[in-house]
Amino acid sequence: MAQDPDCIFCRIASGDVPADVVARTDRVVAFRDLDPQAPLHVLVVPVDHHRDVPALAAADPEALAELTGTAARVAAELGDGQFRFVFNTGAGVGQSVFHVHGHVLGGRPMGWPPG
Ligand code: D5M
Repeated sequence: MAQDPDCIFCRIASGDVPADVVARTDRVVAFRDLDPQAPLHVLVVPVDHHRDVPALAAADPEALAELTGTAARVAAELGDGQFRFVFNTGAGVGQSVFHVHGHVLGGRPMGWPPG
């Protein structure tokens, strides 16, 4: 489905719901997370609705490539270019919004493994 009227990230991508947008292309929008977990915490989403990253990769690999490039650009422009790129995939590992989004996290040291 291209857009889901009940999806908050579709509504941000269309401009219907306000967000702190830091980058935008025809296919991808990047905006600051409402509940930041690091000094840099931006979500990068495709404009079209796909529930998770495997679904996006299968349906539109070019959009996934653009999402990745946008994440790197945001990390370079708003930070020092180093970033953790996280796609929670499934409710059991913390996905709460079922419109694929990559978390771009940076600006502080990070431990491994993640919690
Ligand atoms: O991450 C979902 C993330 O989405 C979580 O970090 C909060 C963020 N969120 C939810 N609603 C908004 C709006 N309206 N603006 C900005 N950020 C938002 P997940 O990996 O699904 O747990």
